[in-house]
Amino acid sequence: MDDQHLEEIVNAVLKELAAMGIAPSSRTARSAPARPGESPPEVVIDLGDPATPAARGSPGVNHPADSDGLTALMETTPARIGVGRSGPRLRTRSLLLFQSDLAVTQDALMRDVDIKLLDEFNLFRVQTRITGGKQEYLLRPDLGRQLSNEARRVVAERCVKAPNIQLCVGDGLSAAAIEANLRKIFPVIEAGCKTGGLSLGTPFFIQYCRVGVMNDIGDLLHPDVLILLIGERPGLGRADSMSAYMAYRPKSGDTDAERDVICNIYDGGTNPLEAGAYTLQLAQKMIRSQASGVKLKLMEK
Ligand code: B12
Repeated sequence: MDDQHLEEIVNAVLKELAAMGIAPSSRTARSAPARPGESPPEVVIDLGDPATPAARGSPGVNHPADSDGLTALMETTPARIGVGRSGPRLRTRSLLLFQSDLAVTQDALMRDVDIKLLDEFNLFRVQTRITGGKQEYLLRPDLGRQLSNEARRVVAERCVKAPNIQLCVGDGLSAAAIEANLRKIFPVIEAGCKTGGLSLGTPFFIQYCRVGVMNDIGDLLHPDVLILLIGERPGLGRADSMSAYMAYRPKSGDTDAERDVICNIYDGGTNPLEAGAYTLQLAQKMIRSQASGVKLKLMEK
């Protein structure tokens, strides 16, 4: 396609937009194509930030039959409804919002938890059997369920044995989740142990962590209850949700049937302060009943 043809198409689109009352600003108007030797014309997409709360909530449907109804419906859910379309395609705004939300998710998944945060709580760091970084972590969940030999040695050396409560923190699938919630939940669990007369083991952090690593920790430290705070799989644009997986006297061979989970811990879901209190309450129940998971549920019946 030659430049002249391209220019004709652009002008036709601009004319159509003007007829629809959507006047492109002078910043978006396309200047003549660059001649050889000239620098190319600046192309500016004059579109507001689609990720602001106001932009997220504003309907993208042109001329909706029930504008108030559509806005009210959109307020009931973070799902991407009422986004409109441009012909058969997504509007640029929707596409950019999707890409920016996906970036939040990938960022939370691929980066490491801030070391300063771990230092604040004196959490020493060990690793699972993953040696090839996040890519291997994603491809080999089996290796994320086992502590490395070095980790076993360090944990056995540094941690108090057979406490009532052993608290561990794992990156899991979201560094952002740990960063968003640890400062709130950690002190509540610590204080709850004190007031409940429960001994708290030596807490530590596990990099490249999967839930199943709880068995290895159980074999090494023999706690009554193990609490593993771990980053949940992030949703699109929602990366700060953490879970507390718990088990009574975990050991090799245990499955998720022996575990419980308190999920969706974040401001806006299960509040991290309340989650801390509830975690301790459940731990006490596990100790009283000497059970967790399905066995504990069946005892409640
Ligand atoms: C991924 C996922 C699954 C996957 C796990 C696949 C895998 N091997 O990774 C599948 C589809 C198999 C699954 C199944 C179930 N899940 Co599920 N799952 C999730 C999800 C979306 C993310 C979990 C996560 O990020 N884990 C962290 C990563 C790092 O852990 P991981 O080591 O990679 O994977 C382990 C955990 O995901 C664990 N797990 C997953 N679900 C559950 C549920 C329970 C009760 C337990 C103890 C463990 C557990 O299983 C994996 C292997 O050990 C959460 C949603 C959320 N908001 O957390 C729901 C969630 C945890 N699951 C839930 C439920 C109810 C179940 C089932 C009991 C459903 C059913 N009736 O069959 C089963 C139980 C499965 C089991 N493992 O025994 C609920 C738990 C509610 C609660 N508070 O008890 C959640 C919160 C979803 C929800 N909002 O209802 N799940």
